[in-house]
Amino acid sequence: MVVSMITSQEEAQLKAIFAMIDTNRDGKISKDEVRAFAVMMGSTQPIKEEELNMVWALADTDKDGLISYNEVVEAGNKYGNKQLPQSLVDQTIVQKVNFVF
Ligand SMILES: [Ca+2]
Ligand SMILES: [Ca+2]
Repeated sequence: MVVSMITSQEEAQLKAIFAMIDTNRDGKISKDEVRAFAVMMGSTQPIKEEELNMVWALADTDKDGLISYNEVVEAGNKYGNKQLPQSLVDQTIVQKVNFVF
């Protein structure tokens, strides 16, 4: 499956980032969790609703309003970024996450 396109190391990183964002541990990322994560990472600019909607339109393939881990991986493969896709969360957050690792 698409999951095999990323290496185990990248998968471990992605899972770690996913777990950081998924604060209620239901295995899916909500828009509120992304917003809270941005604040946690010190983002000074709030994420715009339109940006979140755009990301959700790209990644939320089953349209349940939440992004699952598999949807993150699929979006990453689809848009050619093997790491956390930049389109999935605000770019500044991704940069900070990359800095953390
Ligand atoms: Ca969650
Ligand atoms: Ca979904």
